[in-house]
Amino acid sequence: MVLSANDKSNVKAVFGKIGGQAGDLGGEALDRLFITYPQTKTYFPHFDLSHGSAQIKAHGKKVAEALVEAANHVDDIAGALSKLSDLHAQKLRVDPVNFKLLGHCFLVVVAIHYPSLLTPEVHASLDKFVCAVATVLTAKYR
Ligand code: HNI
Repeated sequence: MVLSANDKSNVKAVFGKIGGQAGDLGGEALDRLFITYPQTKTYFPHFDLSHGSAQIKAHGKKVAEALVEAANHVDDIAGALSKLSDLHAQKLRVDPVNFKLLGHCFLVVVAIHYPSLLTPEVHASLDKFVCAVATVLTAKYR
């Protein structure tokens, strides 16, 4: 997934606006993922997955922090998320389709909280970005 210079600046602008709210958005995105696509819950048998649980919030924050890291290093997402890429490939082995679902939920949450931010162009850039992150996190699967 190749992001143009314009995509990259759109991604940075979005994360700049989201700022400190990113963690909460991550939690909401995860909550939506589990409710909308309940099959994704199978990867978290050890979590309390009730709506808005502390574990969902804490994990959503971690996921969001990784997205912020990727946005901060948008020219080298593979380098920025290298350890996470190892973890998802070697230990977690999450079916790649689920990354699309989570990416979608994240976009929905951004749209809800920042409706004016998500012009069609920015939507497209953000979509490319979450796809690029998913590609990195599933790149080492063998
Ligand atoms: Ni993912 C752990 C980031 C998609 C299942 N994941 C993490 C951690 C981060 C993270 C950060 C914490 C690592 C650590 O503790 O060192 N995950 C991301 C990102 C995406 C993503 C940025 C995509 C945008 N993960 C997914 C998807 C699933 C998933 C789609 C499954 C549906 N992740 C997990 C599981 C863990 C995990 C399971 C371990 C949780 C735990 O704490 O036991």
